[in-house]
Amino acid sequence: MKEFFARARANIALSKYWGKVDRALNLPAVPSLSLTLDDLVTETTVARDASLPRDRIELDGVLRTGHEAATLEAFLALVRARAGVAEGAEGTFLSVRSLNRFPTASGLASSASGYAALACAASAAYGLSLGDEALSAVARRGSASAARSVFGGWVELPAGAPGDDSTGARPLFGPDHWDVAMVLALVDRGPKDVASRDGMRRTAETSPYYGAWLATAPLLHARVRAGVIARDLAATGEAMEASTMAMHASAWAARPTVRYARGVTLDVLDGVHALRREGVGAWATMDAGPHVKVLCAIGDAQRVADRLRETPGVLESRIARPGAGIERP
Ligand code: 2P0
Repeated sequence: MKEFFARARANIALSKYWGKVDRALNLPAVPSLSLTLDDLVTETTVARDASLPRDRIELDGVLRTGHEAATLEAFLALVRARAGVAEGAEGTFLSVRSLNRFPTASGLASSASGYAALACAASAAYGLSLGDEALSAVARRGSASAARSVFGGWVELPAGAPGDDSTGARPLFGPDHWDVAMVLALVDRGPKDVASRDGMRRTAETSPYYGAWLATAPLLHARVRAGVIARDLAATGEAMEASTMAMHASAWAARPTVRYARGVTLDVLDGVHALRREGVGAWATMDAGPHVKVLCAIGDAQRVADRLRETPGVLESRIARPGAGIERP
């Protein structure tokens, strides 16, 4: 059996994606801009296996079943359809082994790097030869943030137009454009979070502030974009924090509330604000979980990491740097 391998890295959005304009095609309602990180890597190996009656999917050494397997199988069926592989033909199904080489306690979302690597390895196994932008559009169907992990460095995913399945991310600048640090403060997870897909759906359906988010997000995206182009850390950081807070405020106002921050999350934000008062250029962002990621200059990263680690409830802090895009078979 021929094996196909792909390696992808996680990304953190500076301007946030939250909400869909087309749920069936998984198209984002707002544009986002992200930084791919060097530190958080998913490695995926797949092979077409004629002996399998269905896909066999092993993530981090555990065979996946039930709802989780069904979601991944639906994604693989999409890749097969794109490649013109008939369901039931010999060698239809894939054996998938995927490993997250993330820090032990991280609990950081791995769907971005996971779906990017799976889209890449699976499309190669089915003989689909896709350029990066087409691969990004396929990865988007798995997870919109995965579209961005196809590229290294600074990456933009535009808002989608309903019915347009071709939307993918595009590279704005490679990792060498601007050597900043993203310091990850990993906190205790507590009870399981609301999946981001469910959280954004509930926000769209029930939050009185979702309309305000849709109106604001493109403006904050433009500010983040201008800051990144100019390599202006304060402008980028301020716009990133504003995008983060607007996204989370719209989610908090959902009914029932969609709240990812925990007490320790807010304590870390206080620590970041205190650093700024001390003259350190550090700005925070948060995603669909309780962790905090802090954008700062490389020269300040160790001080920021040490400060974050002092906050009770922070399990570890790590310094990540701009990383490369997908590595193909
Ligand atoms: C982002 N997040 O831009 C935003 C900010 C979380 C908060 O993309 O439904 O896993 O699979 O497209 O990509 C997480 O959402 O959601 C995410 P789906 P995804 O990074």
